[in-house]
Amino acid sequence: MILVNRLEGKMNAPGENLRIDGARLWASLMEMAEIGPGVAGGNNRQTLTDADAEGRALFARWCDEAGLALGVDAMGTMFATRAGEDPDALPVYVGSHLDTQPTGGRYDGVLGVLGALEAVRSMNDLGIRTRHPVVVTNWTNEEGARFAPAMLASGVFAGVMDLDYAYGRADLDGRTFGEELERIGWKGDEEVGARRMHAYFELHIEQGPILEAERKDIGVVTHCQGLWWLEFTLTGKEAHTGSTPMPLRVNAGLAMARIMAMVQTVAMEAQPDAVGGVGQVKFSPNSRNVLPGKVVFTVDIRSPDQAKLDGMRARIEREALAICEALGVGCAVEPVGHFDPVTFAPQLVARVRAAAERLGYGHRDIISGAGHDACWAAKVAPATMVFCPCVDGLSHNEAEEITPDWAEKGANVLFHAVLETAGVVE
Ligand code: HGY
Ligand code: MN
Ligand code: MN
Repeated sequence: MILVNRLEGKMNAPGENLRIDGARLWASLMEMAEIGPGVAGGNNRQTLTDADAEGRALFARWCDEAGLALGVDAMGTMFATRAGEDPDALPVYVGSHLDTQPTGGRYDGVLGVLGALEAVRSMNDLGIRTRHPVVVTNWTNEEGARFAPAMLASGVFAGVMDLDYAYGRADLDGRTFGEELERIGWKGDEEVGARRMHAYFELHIEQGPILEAERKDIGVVTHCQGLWWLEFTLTGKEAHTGSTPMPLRVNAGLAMARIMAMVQTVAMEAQPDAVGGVGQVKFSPNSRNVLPGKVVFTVDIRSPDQAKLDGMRARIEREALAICEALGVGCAVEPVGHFDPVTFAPQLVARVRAAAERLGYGHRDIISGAGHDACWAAKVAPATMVFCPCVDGLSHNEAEEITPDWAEKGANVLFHAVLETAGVVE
């Protein structure tokens, strides 16, 4: 028997007693973690690899077992639908991503996809029917590790990037997104972005230290900081590292090092609420005793403050040019990723907060430091997120860890907020 609060015949928030099955969720997380294992207990299930294909197949099997109808769009995003009672009601989408970083954790993204699946499994168990359909979603290439930019499929879905651009994105080995999507057999026939959303929810680990440090179980995500990924291509002169006199060098590697140090200075001078760094550098020819003729690297800067974010970008581009000129190094820069700071839908944020209250979980409002598919979903529908803590705030590291209790509580809040938005019917 489902006990839900009913007020004047209108269903309001779900009852306190509604819970997901935490043990089943944890078992699914652990089973998915077996696919695309890393070398230190985490995952290397990069997008459009054979491991990604294997994870997709497992997810698809679970969706089928839960009675969901699977659709796949031309970016490979998977949409698993639980029917609603009202055929005209737009669906509530709930999801995240199954792709990981090369040295990723077991929970970044995966908790959101499997937490959404668990909410639907629990609706099935409890015999809950909703007015709006509910669609469990696995977005392709959220990480942007193999194919920049991050959140690529959700960006095409939101109309921010076009399909040809996305298909042409290449990895470090020159393989394109379009080729790899075709190769793994997950290029769907649905038009990207044709689907209309009533609302979008995403459960995710915080990927930062705040919730654990403050002993809070739930992050009520009100905003997400904006981002620029600036890809620099520096052109030096290949030369012998031993016989080339220092004054004759055109050292692109030195220019890169000075730019990285400058990015650190810019971010520190922009404190608080600003970050900047470099995660990927490619030297060519990348030989120990050859000065690099070409250095390609991506500067990642972020801030919740639009003016600060754009100011950091302008200063970094200006000062990088000056550094390169002083060294006689060629300098080209191309933005390969960007989104402005995001404000999530206040009425959905309020539902997440109310659900945490109703369930008796400690919670606090929080701004997301990492980018998520919800940032692009927010462009086309009311969207918001639910955070759970992670150990030491660590993520994008194989040692990423959460507790089953945090996973269960996050999924319970997601479950309640989704039910309230989808509308529970007798
Ligand atoms: O880069 C990010 O914030 C996300 O992990 N893709
Ligand atoms: Mn993620
Ligand atoms: Mn990530």
